[in-house]
Amino acid sequence: VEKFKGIFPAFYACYDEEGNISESRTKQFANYLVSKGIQGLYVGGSSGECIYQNLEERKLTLRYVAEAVGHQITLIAHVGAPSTRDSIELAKYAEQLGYDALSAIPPIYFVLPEDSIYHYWTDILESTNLPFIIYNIPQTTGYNLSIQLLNRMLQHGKVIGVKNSSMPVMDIERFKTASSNNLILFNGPDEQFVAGRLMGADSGIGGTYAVMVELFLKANEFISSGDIARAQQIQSDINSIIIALCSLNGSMYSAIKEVLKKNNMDIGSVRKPLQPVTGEDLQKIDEIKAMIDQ
Ligand code: NAY
Repeated sequence: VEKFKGIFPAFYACYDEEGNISESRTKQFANYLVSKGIQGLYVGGSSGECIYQNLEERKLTLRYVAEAVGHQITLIAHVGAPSTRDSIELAKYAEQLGYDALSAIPPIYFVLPEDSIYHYWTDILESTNLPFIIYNIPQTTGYNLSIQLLNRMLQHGKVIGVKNSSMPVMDIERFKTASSNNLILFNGPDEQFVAGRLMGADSGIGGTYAVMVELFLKANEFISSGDIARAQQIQSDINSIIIALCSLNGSMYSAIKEVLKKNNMDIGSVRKPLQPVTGEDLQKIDEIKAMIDQ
């Protein structure tokens, strides 16, 4: 359980200049994050642009990250995909590669009944021996995890956690309580990291961590040591940065990748339909980098 506690950046898609998955950039970026002192990585999730990649590409990223970092940190593979068949293929592959846990969003596109979500997650978790972390992200999937389905899932001993990206921090407390405090809760919304931790989240998985990982590591330490005022101050700095990252033309992930480029960490651009940051907005990247470096 201890290995799932801490700061887990959501790993970004690393492309070459042609927009293909880049082995060298993926490995370099994974090593860079490990050197910062993170607890683990969440590979192939929303921030990994999984929704825009085919199965082979997703496997490449899973493999390159595992090859680069080995067992130095905890690796969670996100295997949510449009079909159960593809999710199972990714799950088995992640297990072979030595990943520590699997995670998946509920089925997407068709609005399926809860029973189908139960079977989707169950089929994935029965396909390997790995523990499973439910990914609750209602703002993109349209489904908010209910206590009923959580209880049903908990009957599988393999469900060890929930990554909760819903906005009410109360959900973190409710899920934790429903499991008699046995589940590991991961805070999803980076803007509420401190609040999520105070409501019972043990850890955080976030899409903006990797561009300002020191801030999240520090906030996490301050919470652990009970220095709430300083944790709040860092959260406030983080939120100003997130708002700036989201204020440019182009996607937040493109803005993040431009900042990383300025830090000599070139992981390429984003895949369409995500739009790159262009024109005058590119000049604002320096200001955002300065906010982060402060
Ligand atoms: C993942 O799977 O990549 C994540 O964990 C990303 C979770 C993110 N939520 C969404 C809706 O993308 O980290 C958040 C988000 O990037 C952050 O709060 C900034 O809004």
